[in-house]
Amino acid sequence: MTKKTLGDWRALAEKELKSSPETLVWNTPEGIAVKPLYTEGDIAGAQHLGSLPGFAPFTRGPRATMYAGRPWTIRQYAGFSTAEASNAFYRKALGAGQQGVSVAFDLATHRGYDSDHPRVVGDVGKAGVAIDSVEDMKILFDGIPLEKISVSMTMNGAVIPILASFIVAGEEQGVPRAQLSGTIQNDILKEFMVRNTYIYPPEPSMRIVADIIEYTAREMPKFNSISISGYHMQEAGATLVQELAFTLADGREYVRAALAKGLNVDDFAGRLSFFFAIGMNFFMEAAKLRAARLLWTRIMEEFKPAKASSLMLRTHCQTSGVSLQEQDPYNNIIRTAFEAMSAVLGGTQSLHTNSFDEAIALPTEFSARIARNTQLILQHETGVTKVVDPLAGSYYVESLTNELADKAWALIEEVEALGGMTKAVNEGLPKRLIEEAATRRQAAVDKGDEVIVGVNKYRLETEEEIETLAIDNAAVRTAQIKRIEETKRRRDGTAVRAALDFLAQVADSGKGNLLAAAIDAARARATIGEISDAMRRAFGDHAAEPEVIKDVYGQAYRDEPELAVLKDRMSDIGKILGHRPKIMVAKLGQDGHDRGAKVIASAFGDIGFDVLAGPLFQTPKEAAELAVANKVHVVGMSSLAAGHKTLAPQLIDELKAQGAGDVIVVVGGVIPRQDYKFLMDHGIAAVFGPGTNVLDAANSVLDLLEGKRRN
Ligand code: SCD
Repeated sequence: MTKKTLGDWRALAEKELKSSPETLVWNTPEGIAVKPLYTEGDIAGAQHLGSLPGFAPFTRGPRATMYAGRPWTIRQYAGFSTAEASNAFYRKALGAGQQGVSVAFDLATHRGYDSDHPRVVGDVGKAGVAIDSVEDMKILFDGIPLEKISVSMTMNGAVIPILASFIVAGEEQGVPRAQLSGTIQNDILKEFMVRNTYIYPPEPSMRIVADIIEYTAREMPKFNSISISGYHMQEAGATLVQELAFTLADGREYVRAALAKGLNVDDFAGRLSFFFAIGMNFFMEAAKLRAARLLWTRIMEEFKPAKASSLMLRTHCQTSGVSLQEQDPYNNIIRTAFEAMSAVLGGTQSLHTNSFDEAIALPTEFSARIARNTQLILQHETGVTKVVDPLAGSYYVESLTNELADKAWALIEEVEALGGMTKAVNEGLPKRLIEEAATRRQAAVDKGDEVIVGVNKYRLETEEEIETLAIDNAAVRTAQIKRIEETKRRRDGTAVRAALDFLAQVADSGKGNLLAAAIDAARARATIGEISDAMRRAFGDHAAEPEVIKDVYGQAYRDEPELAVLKDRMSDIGKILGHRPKIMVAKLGQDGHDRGAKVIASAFGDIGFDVLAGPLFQTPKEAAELAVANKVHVVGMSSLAAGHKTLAPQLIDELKAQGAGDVIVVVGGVIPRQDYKFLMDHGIAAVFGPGTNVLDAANSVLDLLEGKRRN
């Protein structure tokens, strides 16, 4: 048989297609043109080929034997209401095959507020566990041997008091800090970009990161000092190239901050860890992890470490939260399983698989079991653990690895040219690029260019309701306040004050280690809020200016008649109102997830609304005041952290109290269907759940404005 050439293939393909194979090229959001066929020629020049696992640049994995030697850690991220409830959940999960703990804190804790603080009434115990002091921390890990089980804590804002309280809880469990293993997220740069659980301004925040790296390098050899995270960037809409580039650039910035403290690179680099999202682009996600390891080695070589482990990227992965859908939710099990497989083929060290109901609520025991079992089945039944890096040598995957690495490197260089990531973040470059990508993607989904099964195609006529977990926020808050009072009654007030004053002095003087000082305060039973406030005295609070990008959604719909019709309608209503319909997009409570709010603000602006983007973290009273001062017609409240049942009725009451009861209030975000009636009964005019088409939402808001005029 004669060997066929690419030319032969092309001729055959054209015959099959009756057009050129170029028509099959898939242009991904990363700017990668994925072809229908890859051959040897596509990887001919690739520099990264030919390496072995366990050796730099680790493209094929950080360990020589990878999962054949030891499978990845099944580490499910969870935290519920109280320390007692979360502890019971962890113990049960560990008994059922989970291998490491990963703590989700509530948003009050994230932002350094105790549960009795007036700003967090709607946030306590929601979306994670409320921790106010060492007393809660001890309950959280009761019966979990901290010398054996590694613990990851997703904490960035209040990272000092939380890590300090964890260390003291270990101590009081009889486990010295040198024996504690686990990871603290401690990645503040991406908070300023996307996740928003910061407390202090960027500069002192970077000192906090460096102090933690310094302290753990000295005192906690088994503890990973940071989890440099791209996950939240992808969740906020970043492309895989953006996720890769900004995460690695963040990592480089942290290394520089640690070196500036006088540390030796080999003393801390081996304990830097990473965290990536794994979305639905199956092969590209696996290639992303391979490219990440390759590029991290390249970055670390600049710092001339002596140890090979200093060049090694080790990572946790989580399946994508944004890929989960409210509609036909059992599809999410399938999505998560594919994403998990992709993370594993990419060589992750640790993995969280999302529960299928997480698009609408916290997982139930049932959905958490399915999520965990997805990983157990991968580990025990599929055979994927038996061979290291099985995708190596695939023309397509190697070519993707190469292309992702090249594109990400170009973006990393762009950040370097700006003076590094802190400067780039201050200038808003990453945030802007990510928000543009998010808005572009929303338009692609709304237009149906990107198919989501059960949402914009194959949608069910009637959705079956699924059981979701509801947290009684008021009960959690009452219980937490009681324990805070008890803790404060029992402690030595003078010792607490002295420890907090010393911490404030360490913060103010720039000398000494913040974590070391906070451990003494935590041991004396200073609360998370008090320790955070002691540092607030020196550092102040960070307040971000909300900025809204323009002309991305509108551009995507440029040639669509739907948008033109909507714009006409908008202008008709504007004439009647005497002003363009004015909407304020509000974020209430400590919920900093603002992708949805930003996309809506941007798209509504392009459609023709006069949009006011409210700042993050407002109380209902503050939001009502802003709405009244700006004479808005509509307030669109975006809620992604389950505070809606407390905060939305309060907003309505505040508007009424300020004489603006006629302002239409709509709510969008992660709202379980069971809550719609409650919200409507409390004066909310419409609820837009996940999967809402933005143009449909705009039309509904215009219907409401018209309806109000008629009444
Ligand atoms: C591993 N080991 C091996 C081996 N593989 N030994 C021999 N042969 C092999 N093949 C060893 C390792 O060296 C290590 O020991 C030990 O086994 C554990 O392996 P590991 O690979 O280090 O795994 P793990 O301990 O699980 O650590 C994984 C990371 C860590 C390094 C990635 O940082 C981690 O667990 N991160 C999790 C972060 C997390 O959960 N984040 C949640 C974020 P030594 O240690 O002695 O070397 C959630 C979040 O933000 C959600 C969104 C939101 O809230 O907004």
